[in-house]
Amino acid sequence: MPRPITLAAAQMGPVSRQESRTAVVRRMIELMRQAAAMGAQVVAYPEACLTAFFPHWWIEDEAEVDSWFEREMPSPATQPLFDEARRLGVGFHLGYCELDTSGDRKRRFNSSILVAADGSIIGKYRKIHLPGHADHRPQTPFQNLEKRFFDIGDLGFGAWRAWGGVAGMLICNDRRWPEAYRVLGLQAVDMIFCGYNTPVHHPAAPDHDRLGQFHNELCMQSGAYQNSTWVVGIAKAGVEEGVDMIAGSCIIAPNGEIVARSTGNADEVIVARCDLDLGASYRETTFNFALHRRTEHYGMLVERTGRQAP
Ligand code: ING
Repeated sequence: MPRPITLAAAQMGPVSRQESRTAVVRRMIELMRQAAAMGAQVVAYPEACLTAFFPHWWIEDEAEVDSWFEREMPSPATQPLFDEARRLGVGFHLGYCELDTSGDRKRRFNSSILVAADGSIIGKYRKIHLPGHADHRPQTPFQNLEKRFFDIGDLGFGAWRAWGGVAGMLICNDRRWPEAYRVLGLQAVDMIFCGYNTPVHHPAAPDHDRLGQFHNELCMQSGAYQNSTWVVGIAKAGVEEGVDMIAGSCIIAPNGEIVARSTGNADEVIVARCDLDLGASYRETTFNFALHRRTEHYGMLVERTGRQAP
């Protein structure tokens, strides 16, 4: 029987280096109000959405690096967002840069959280696939220093009961790797939220540039279909500190169809009425592991074990 929920992607345009978190949160609250007015029960924001995507430039000073991170969540600057969500009765997904000082050494993560309408944090994810490089490459038009500024996520790909279903999170580059969706799919997620900051230009492989939007949709549509889940992709888009980033925020059904897509590359809300049960017919037929996933049919297994397929 249907399990309807209205999901929203709150795409954001550029955030400048000088833009305060307070100013950004004001933009986010405006988007949350628009989404709520359109019936949204959950509003999803991009990766690292509180500041400019600082891995795009070289930073040596430790204190300056730390200034791009949140020491607590909610923080004084983000508390108004939590308060507005409670006032509107909506849940939300938030991508932010997390400074963790709970252990014996400072750790930095590219993180995201799911937040219930009462302001409680349902779950946290820390980005596992960190693209780019750790060294300074002044010869390229911009950097991608996630390997320099972030520790590899240490929480795995988690899934949480939320909003009448099971929700999971990916962050940006994670969405390009089928294993990431599969680990969530094996936990029977109904919805995956994935924020991203994706430059139009890929310095390491410029010939890929023309396919940037195609690859963006291809990887999320495949992940949705092959794991019978909804996927919400949320961009930080536009020219941010000289780096042009793709938009293309979208809401994708478990059948792989894009049911909502942003039209611009600025702040923009897209919304879709999603039936969380839409994935059931795929899990029960096409992707029924028990019926169809028979490892003895794999050639390499037969070779290794010498067993003959039936
Ligand atoms: N950004 C990009 C992403 O995976 C990238 C980096 C772009 C990698 C294109 C490979 C190809 O969308 C982040 N922040 O992961």
